[in-house]
Amino acid sequence: MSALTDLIYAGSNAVVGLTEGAVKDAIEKFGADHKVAFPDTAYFLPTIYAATGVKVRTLGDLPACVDVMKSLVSWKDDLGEALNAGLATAVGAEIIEALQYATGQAAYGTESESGIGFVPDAVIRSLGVPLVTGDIPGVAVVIGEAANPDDLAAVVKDYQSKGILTFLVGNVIDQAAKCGVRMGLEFRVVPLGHGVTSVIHVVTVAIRAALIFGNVQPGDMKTLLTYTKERVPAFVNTFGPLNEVVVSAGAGAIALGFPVVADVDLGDNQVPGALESCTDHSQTVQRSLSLRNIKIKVKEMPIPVAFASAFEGEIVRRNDMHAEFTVGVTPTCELVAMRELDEIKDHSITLIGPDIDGEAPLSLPLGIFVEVAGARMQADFEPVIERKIHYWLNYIEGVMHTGQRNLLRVRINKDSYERGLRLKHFGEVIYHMVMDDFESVVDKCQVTIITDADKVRELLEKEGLPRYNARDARLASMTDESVDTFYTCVLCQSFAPAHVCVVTPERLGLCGAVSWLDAKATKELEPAGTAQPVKKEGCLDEAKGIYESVNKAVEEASHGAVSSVSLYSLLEDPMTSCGCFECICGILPEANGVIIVNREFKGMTPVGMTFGELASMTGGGVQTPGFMGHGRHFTSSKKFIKAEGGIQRIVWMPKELKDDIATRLNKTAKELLGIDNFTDMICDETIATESDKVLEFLTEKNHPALSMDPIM
Ligand code: SF4
Ligand code: NI
Ligand code: CU1
Repeated sequence: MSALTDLIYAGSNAVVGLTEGAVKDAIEKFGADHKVAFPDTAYFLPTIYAATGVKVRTLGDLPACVDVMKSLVSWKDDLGEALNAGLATAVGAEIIEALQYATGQAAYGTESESGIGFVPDAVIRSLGVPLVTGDIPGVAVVIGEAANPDDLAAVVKDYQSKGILTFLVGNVIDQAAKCGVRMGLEFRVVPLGHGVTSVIHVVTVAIRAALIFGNVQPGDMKTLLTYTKERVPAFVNTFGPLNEVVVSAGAGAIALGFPVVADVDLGDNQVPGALESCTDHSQTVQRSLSLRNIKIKVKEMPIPVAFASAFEGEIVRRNDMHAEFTVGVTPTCELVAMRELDEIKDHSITLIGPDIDGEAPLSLPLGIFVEVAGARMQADFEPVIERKIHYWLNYIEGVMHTGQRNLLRVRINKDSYERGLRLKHFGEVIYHMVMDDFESVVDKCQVTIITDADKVRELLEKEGLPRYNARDARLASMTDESVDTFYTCVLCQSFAPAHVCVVTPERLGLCGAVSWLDAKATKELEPAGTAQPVKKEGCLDEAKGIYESVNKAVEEASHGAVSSVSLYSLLEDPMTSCGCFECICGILPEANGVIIVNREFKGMTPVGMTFGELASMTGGGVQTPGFMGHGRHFTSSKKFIKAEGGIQRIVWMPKELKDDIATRLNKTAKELLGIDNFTDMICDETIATESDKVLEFLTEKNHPALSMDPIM
């Protein structure tokens, strides 16, 4: 044991020395008042903040942190204590990296070259849903330099094909790039940086997850370490010889609960379950996954290219394109329709019209017609399945799918075409995924792919448009009053253990991914799963949306953490947030209204906080009156903060969000308030972000919020 502890202490002491020197130099050069911050975060230097509660803002705050580091590395011949020394290394790495940002030396930026460095809060929030659904089943940290780059690339590609989010640190970045690994967040292979200290950028992701989703209080080290160990499915693979700094960083990882698999023989120094050797690279992935108990659902697709969620964000550029199907150029239609069992033939895949053989670039019409039948199938599930086609086709390597219904744009790249990808493979993918994901409601599925323009038009007119219209009418008529059942969703409890969403027809889940119909389908697909029905009973307050049955369900589902929820209020027992919300709503008292900010917006808002700062005010399943996370589409709902007066309280939102929801929001405003073009009255960042200027604009527009009762 002592060889290992010796190494850890040697590494930690080296890092302490480096950090102390770097802090001293920086203060001498820039002064103690010089600002220190990572970009786009509300959590200061997250490791220090989470571990001690200290909010580092200037260089002058750092010497005290160095002292804390030193106290963590007082030598004891005990592995537990040595792990603390590993945490000191993490703190040191964080300070060294932060100094690089503070002094303008951070060499981060262009992704595949130098690494991305610090990961913004908004990215972590956006990872919430894929992590809880298992779409991203785990997080790998690959560090070092491989003796054989091909082995490394095989490991990283294997993770990629399994949907694992992989962070690269060190020369493995260049090695993977040379071997053709496609990198970037959209490919789930993220180069962090070349220096060992850049490993802190994945450590702070885990730590901020605890703060964002887990309601872990800054300074509560013990709860923090329990959270990362139990809820962040991360592990580390080292390539190449280990030096003392890597070993002490590894000890930090182990303290956070992340097992380390090294590709050198550690002999007696192995710690089962925490630090293991795996010298055979063909076993690295399996060993790592089993250490974290990560189970991968294998999807063997009968297609000639890869099929993995890691390819979801892949973009096919014009020059790489073999074939394109684009609305506006050619007719398109995508449709799932319910049939009787005897009307269709299971696993029948038909192509009507030419395939994509020929000279690039081809431009063709596209009809994707999926007919399903099953004893428990319902018409309400048609759009739920249909929306999935977008994801499934995107998972095919070399295929890009955007849009829906009769507004599709699909591209297939040359490489995948040359490897044999043809349109019947779309059918195979859809067939297998329908049977897999919807097995409890679909017994038979047949797919018809159409590239004949007349036939696509016929499909659209005869089957598509009538169904799209009927679904829209159904959605429009679906109000919270028109149904007798709501749903609780607890999917996010794997990260936010006390959080419960209540999903109603007029209020979708705050992630934006779960509508009332989705919840209903989930219940049907997995009766004991994450979505459970709540009978709408015992109305206590109609305007605020308070129901006895909902309170009871939330109390049970939150394990007693929350016992009263107002579905339509921002100020009185608002619904809790996990952390992955698309938008955050907060009060602008000067304007007697609220502002809404979406996750993508990076700028400042009139309340003097960024999205990230506003977002950090709530989360972790805690009720925070005055702050509410919600889905984009809830903004145009008649139930949006109805208790406080509804949508007429909205005084500011980023332009992109405003444009995105304008049609719906204006419709709601017309119906509720009789106001035309309500969005013209709402301020945005292109008009003003300072509250007095916002107020000026609102006054000029005679915004209704100004004449309402005081909001608080
Ligand atoms: Fe998470 Fe709520 Fe979305 Fe369910 S509806 S996935 S609990 S955010
Ligand atoms: Ni098949
Ligand atoms: Cu969530």
